[in-house]
Amino acid sequence: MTKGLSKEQIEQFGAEGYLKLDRQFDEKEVAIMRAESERIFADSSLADIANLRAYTRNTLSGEPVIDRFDPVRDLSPQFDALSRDKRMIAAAADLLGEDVLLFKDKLIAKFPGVCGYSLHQDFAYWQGVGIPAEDIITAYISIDKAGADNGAMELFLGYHDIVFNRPGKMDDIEEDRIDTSNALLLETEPGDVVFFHTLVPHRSGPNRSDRHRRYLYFSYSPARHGDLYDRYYETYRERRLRELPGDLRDRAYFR
Ligand SMILES: O=C(O)CCC(=O)C(=O)O
Repeated sequence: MTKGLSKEQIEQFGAEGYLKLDRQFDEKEVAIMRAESERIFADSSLADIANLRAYTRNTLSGEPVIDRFDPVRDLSPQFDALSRDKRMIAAAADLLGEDVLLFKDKLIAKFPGVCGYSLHQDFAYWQGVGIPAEDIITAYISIDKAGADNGAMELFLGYHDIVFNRPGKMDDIEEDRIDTSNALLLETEPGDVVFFHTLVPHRSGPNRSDRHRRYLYFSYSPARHGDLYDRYYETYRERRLRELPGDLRDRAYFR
């Protein structure tokens, strides 16, 4: 059983919009996450650009590679169990101050040579579900050691009371709108967990190392809003389908 977060940890999250919890999962548990990730990425019926849950990202030399599954929990009983693991659920509930349900999940591999993510707030992508930004919290489990060389997450603190996107638009944040000289690079060890508020601006660099940089993400929302998971993924799949080029759209599937 989790001991629950301390008052100081909850206050730190309130003030800064993030909280890092070291070594929540041990080496044996992380090895299972690695094996599950490898199994999913090696399955050609899943890792297909026509599969609406498989995302491509360019390598530094401009080659698209499948680098993300969104959602992923239903592909793996182990990931499904992690989404409901007390260490995740109880901490998310402590930080939101109420019972939570899973809102979203994804696995980002960032293989060696793959590019990162530009500056954004997650709320821009989730505003359509119609709940306030402060009601969604995201956590990621660091499956690999992450640092500057392999594209660790960078957070920008002090902005989690500001919505940067235009209403209804999935805008990234123009870099001159915040002080980008003040990035918090989140160096993590395998098994560490980072929680962050949905309005914390973040980005990540490319993986210039020869090591993987896998993060397993779970987002949670208050149980009082009901189960938003299916509602979110229904609109998400519609959007993914619209975004696909015509030839791919004709053979798109969700598996
Ligand atoms: O995993 C990463 O490098 C960043 C991903 C990210 O920012 C996101 O999915 O919102």
